[in-house]
Amino acid sequence: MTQRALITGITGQDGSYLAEFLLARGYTVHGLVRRRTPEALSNLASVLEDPARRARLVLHDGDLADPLALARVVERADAGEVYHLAGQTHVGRSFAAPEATIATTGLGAVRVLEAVRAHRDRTRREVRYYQAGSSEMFGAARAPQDERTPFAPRSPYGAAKVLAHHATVVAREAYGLFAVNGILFNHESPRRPEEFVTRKVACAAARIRLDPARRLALGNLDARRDWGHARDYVEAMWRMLQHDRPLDWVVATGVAHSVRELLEVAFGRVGLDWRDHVDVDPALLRPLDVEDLRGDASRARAELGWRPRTSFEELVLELTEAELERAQAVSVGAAHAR
Ligand code: NDP
Ligand code: GDR
Repeated sequence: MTQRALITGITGQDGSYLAEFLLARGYTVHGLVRRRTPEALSNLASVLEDPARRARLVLHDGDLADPLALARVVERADAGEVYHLAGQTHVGRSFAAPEATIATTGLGAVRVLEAVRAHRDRTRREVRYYQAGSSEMFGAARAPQDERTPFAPRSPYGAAKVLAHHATVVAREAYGLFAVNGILFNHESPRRPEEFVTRKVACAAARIRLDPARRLALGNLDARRDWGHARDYVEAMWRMLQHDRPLDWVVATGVAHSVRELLEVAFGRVGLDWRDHVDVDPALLRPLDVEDLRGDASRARAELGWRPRTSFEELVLELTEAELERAQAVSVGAAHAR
């Protein structure tokens, strides 16, 4: 029988890579979407343009704010695996919109969990649930962090994820749901929105290469993150749902770098010294920041057989090269238009 999966947040970075990963394994993939504009669906472009894969992709309209719509989508998808990835994902923005972040990122997960449990009880078929947890839940906890590290969130986003994490554990223990928490450290790709620091730096390096008068404004340059590649991390999500027990899993590279080191590699790739082009803008500093995240993914390595395939340098070079291509294409397009 064909396996069916439902992905909330399918239009996002992880959702689109996960959809491609599952389609390549023969799954029929259902996705929750809230907009169907070409821009909103751009991460899914390669799937939508490929008739063979398009035939196994089913999009459902809905929003995390609407529990009835979520229940309907879970019912219609009738999937054996539900990957809950949707939410407000920007940590900095969560300070300006704490209630909305708790509502979508925290309560949204509770709603999806409840819909999944009701569907499982009605159909008497097992549904495996994945909760997209985050290293941001560790906040102030000392590095390296693993599954036993206590949570100490330092943002409304981190607090919302802690709520979703505990709701997932409760669903597992109270109702016997196969519900797992992935605790993923930062993972990036050319599909990252530009408001996240890796893509922001890669875009700026490429644009400044073509126009050295441009400047890049950043916030905290000392923050250290454990950055991996999104393509590698979605495979870990899938492996968690194939495991024989529902557990919680840290997924990370185990190596942390500062924003300064990110600047070194990206600007180095385009032959520039970042110090000549970067300003620190106090408006971009968060009211509270997480200084040092570095994960210990020993459990995932040993029990899931998962390991990251992309180093920090490879990741930053891939991002920067993708932006150089885009920036060059834009500049050639503008020259033709003149
Ligand atoms: P993105 O920001 O790229 O994608 C978020 C997705 O959620 C988009 O598809 C977005 O839809 C959707 N969404 C947002 N609000 C709603 C809503 N109200 N109703 C329905 N859908 C909504 O995130 P990532 O792919 O980077 O992350 C996936 C998940 O993993 C998130 O939960 C994130 O918090 C978590 N995570 C991510 C990490 C990372 O480093 N990337 C690390 C740890 C956890 P639209 O396209 O319409 O905006
Ligand atoms: P993060 O990623 O907050 O870790 O959340 P982000 O790229 O936003 O910030 C990383 C670090 O860089 C510092 N920083 C800046 N960040 C942004 N966005 N813009 C800037 O101009 C800037 N200057 C410095 C930040 O202060 C921070 O310390 C990501 C998201 O994907 C979450 O959804 C996910 O849960 C976590 O990673 C793990």
